[in-house]
Amino acid sequence: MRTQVVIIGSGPSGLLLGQLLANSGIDNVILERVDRDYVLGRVRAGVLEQGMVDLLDEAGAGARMRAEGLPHEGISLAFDNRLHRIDLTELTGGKRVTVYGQTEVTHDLMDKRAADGLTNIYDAKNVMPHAFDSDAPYVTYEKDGTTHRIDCDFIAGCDGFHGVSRRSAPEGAIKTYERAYPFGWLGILAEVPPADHELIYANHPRGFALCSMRSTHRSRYYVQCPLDDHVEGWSDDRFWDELRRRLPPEAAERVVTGPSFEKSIAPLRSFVAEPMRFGRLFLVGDAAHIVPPTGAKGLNLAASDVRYLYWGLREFYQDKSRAGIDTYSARALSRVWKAVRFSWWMTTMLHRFRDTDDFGQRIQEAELDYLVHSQAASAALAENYVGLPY
Ligand code: RFL
Ligand code: PHB
Repeated sequence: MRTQVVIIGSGPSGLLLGQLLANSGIDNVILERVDRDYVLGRVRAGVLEQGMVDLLDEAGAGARMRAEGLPHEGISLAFDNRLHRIDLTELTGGKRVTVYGQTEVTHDLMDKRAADGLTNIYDAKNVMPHAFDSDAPYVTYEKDGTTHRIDCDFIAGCDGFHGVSRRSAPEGAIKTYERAYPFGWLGILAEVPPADHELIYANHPRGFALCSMRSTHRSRYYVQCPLDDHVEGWSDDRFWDELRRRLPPEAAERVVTGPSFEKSIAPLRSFVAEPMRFGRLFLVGDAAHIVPPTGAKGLNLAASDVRYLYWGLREFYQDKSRAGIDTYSARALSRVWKAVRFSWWMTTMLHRFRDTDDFGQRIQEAELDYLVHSQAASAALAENYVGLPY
C-alpha cells in the first residue's frame, strides 16, 4: 500500500491531523494499536482552548461541540476557606474556554473520518517506522497474523507518551527533559450536576482538589493522592468526604454526590523531547511532551502541534516549499515550553508537597493571595489558561 502520510496513533492528535490533511486533499492512513472502543473508553481532558475549537471546526467536526460544549468565562481558585474568581474573559479582552470532553472530541473526529471513508486501521500490532532519514520512508505493522507495509512521504508519530515513534529516534539525536511529581490525581466521573457552573481549583492543607464537569448533569472531580494509592482503597463515600473537606464551605455544600462510573489514578509528569522532527518522522502531541493536567494544556498542545505540522505539510504539497516542515520543531517547541512552564507553575502553587516546610507553605499562600489581588498577576494566569497564540 502507498499513501502520502502515515499517522501512527488514533488519539486526538492523529485524528485531527488526518482530517485536516484529508480536507486539503493529502492522502493519509491512521494505524492504531488498540480498537476504537478502547480509545473511546479513556477519560481524559475536558477544557478546550479557542485554538482547538477553531481547528475542530476547520476539520469539519465541530458541530456537536458547538451545540453541547459549555463556554466558560472564568475559573475559581479556592484557598483560605473561600473562592476567588478569575474572570478569564474580562482579563483577556473577550477570550474564553470551552468545556467539552476529549472522549467526545475523539468520537466526533472518528465519526467524521468514517463518514468521509478515510482509512483507519485498528488493532495494528508492532507498528514500526522505517527509513525516515531517507526520501522513501515506510511503516510496517502486523494484523491478523500478517505483516503489512505502507510506503509514504512522511510519518506522523501521534502515538502518545508510550508509543513507538519517539523510541525510534536515533539515540544521540534526541534530548529529553523530565520532572516527575510526588503525587497523583484520583479522578471520578458521576452523573450529578456540578458544584459550580465554573471550574474550581482548590489548594488545601489536605491536598489539591479540582471540580470540573462534562455537562450540566455530569461532573468530573479530582483529588491529589499518594502515588502508591489504589482505586480499590477509595470507595465513593471516601472520595466524596475527602473532596468536601478540601473545598471551602460555600462550594462543599453544593457538591451533589452519587455513584461514580469511572475512577482512576493518574501520575503527574512534565516531559519534553527535543527535537520533534527526525528526517521525515514528526512527533506530535503526547508523543513529544507531557504536562501535568493542572493547567489543562495537554490536549491543547497536541492541537497546536497539529496545526503547525498541517500547515507545513500543506505548504510542502501545495506550494512545493519545505519552509513549514523545516521550522515545525522549533515553532512547536516554543509554544510547548511556555505551556510546560505554566503547568509546572500551577501544579507547584496548588499542591501539597511532602517536603514543604513552613517557609514554603507561607510562600505558596503569599503567591495565591498576590495572584487573586493583583490585576497583572491574574491577567498573566488568564492569558495562559485561555491559551497563548499559535
Ligand atoms: P493519546 O491520546 O495518548 O493518543 C495516542 C494514541 O496512539 C495509540 N498508540 C499506538 N498506535 C499504534 N502503534 C503504537 N505503538 C501505539 N502506541 C500508542 C494509543 O493507543 C492512542 O490511541 O495522545 P494524543 O493524541 O497526542 O493526545 C494527547 C491527549 O490525550 C493528552 O494530552 C490529554 O489527555 C492531557 N490531559 C488534558 N489535556 C488538556 O488539554 N486539558 C485537560 O483538561 C486535560 N486533562 C489530561 C487531563 C490527561 C489526563 N491523563 C489521564 C493523562 C486529565 C487527565 C487525568
Ligand atoms: C477535566 O475536566 O478533566 C480537567 C479540567 C481541568 C484540568 C484538568 C482536567 O485542569
